[in-house]
Amino acid sequence: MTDAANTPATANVGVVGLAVMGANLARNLASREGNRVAVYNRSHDRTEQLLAAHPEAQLIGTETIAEFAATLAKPRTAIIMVQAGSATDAVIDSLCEVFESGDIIIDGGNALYTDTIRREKAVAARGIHFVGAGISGGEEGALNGPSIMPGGPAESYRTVGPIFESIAARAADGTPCVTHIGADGSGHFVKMIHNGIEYADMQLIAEAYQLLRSVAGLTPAEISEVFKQWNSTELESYLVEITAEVLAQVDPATGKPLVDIIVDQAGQKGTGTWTVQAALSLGTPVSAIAEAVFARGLSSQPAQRIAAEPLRGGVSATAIADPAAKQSFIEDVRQALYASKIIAYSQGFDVIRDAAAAHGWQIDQGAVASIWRAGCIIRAAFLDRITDAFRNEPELQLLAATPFFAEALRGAEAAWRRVVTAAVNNAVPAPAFGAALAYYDGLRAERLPAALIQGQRDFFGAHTYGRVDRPGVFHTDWSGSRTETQLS
Ligand code: NBP
Repeated sequence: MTDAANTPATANVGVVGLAVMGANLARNLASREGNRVAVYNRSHDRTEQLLAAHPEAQLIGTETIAEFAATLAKPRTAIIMVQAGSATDAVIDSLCEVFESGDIIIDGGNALYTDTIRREKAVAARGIHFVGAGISGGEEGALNGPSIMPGGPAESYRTVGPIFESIAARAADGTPCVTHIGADGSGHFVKMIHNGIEYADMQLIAEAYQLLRSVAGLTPAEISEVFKQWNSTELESYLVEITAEVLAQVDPATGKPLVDIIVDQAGQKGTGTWTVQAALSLGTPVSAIAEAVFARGLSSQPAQRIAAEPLRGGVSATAIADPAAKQSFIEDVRQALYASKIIAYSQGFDVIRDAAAAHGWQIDQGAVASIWRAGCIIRAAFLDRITDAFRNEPELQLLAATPFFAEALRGAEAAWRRVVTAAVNNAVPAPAFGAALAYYDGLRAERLPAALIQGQRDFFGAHTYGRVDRPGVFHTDWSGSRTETQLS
């Protein structure tokens, strides 16, 4: 073990937590010109394994947190990549013991944004800067270039910005996929919404697959080809690309498509649920994202699905026989997927807008779309269109209603309705397609049945209502004379 007091402070950045994400991020940092990287992990054997496996990275391994701090040049900058929750708190506490005023602690894990707000307050009280930075792209992104969403004080970004820019993914135009999102927990909030959108995107793709399989009667290999073709249309994206790969995979043990061998229970780590919880607290409708989270929940309840045995039978899917009708249905599904995806993204950006207003964050939503263009799981060609929409109208109220997307939705509408109808008629569950279409219709409706709900609320709880023909607050005496009183 090195004596901390004698350790030369030669590293400009350090990484704490050397599981897959931290190890890859440290290697990514080390591979960039000008960076010298110190590393620390609670269990030292992980540090030793990393140093032995990657001598080319010239990482400075440290055995104690004091030695780690002593190895960092001032202002010290440390990126924490440990399990979200209490592990992150434990690491922050230990860093605060050895860091000084002006030093910077970056939490690159998947923290809940409210934890980040709390942590920043506590750390800032000691004069240390705290930056909650969402990092997307999984282990591959951490190694080769993630999309990075840092929050925290703008002042800290002057130091951490160049470090992040050195390791971030680059969009096709060469721009690094990182920007200062805004104050305190805004970076982790935006990362959470990224993941919520990812849930919706994956569910929509899964519903499209199931419709192509059950209604178009295609095999996984044929559907893989369809997704390959779709990847050269408006749907071009990482998720569509990998879907084609997964569907083409054959299980060597059985010779069957691997997708038929994988247990049909989707896992989740919580960021989709957090997105929906945040949206519910803000009152922002994110129905397509919520249905995606619920669909994973339903898939992962084997007892419930076994208990549903008596509900089986009855209507089931009938594959389309006519080749022309089949082709036309495939194109309908493509359009329905595109339209539903626009709605899911629009809902995600709505939550960012509402959270920014609630927390006083100044978030450039166009820049958010722009840093999702590479390095992250939802990278997609159409993010450029989202950036354009926010550039044209920074305060825009509804992404789905901007000229480009409104035209796309109108163009897809007939196909979208045919697909949702086909899903219902063939008993193929397509909750996210259906929720997205219902939301679209809700947005477009000149009048909603919410008027009846207000009437019911006034009936049982004297909750009052407004009138369309004059201002004021009104109540009808439902249990008595049924006359109306104006209350204000
Ligand atoms: P894990 O989330 O599996 O965490 C393992 C790391 O946390 C190890 O270094 C472990 O140290 C450390 N740790 C734990 Br657990 N408890 C600790 C404690 N009390 N004190 C100090 N260290 C502790 O690692 P990961 O999958 O590399 O992810 C790291 C972070 O990045 C997480 O927040 C994750 O949500 C986020 N993230 C992951 C991905 C992904 O694709 N995996 C993508 C994006 C973001 P030990 O070796 O001593 O046990």
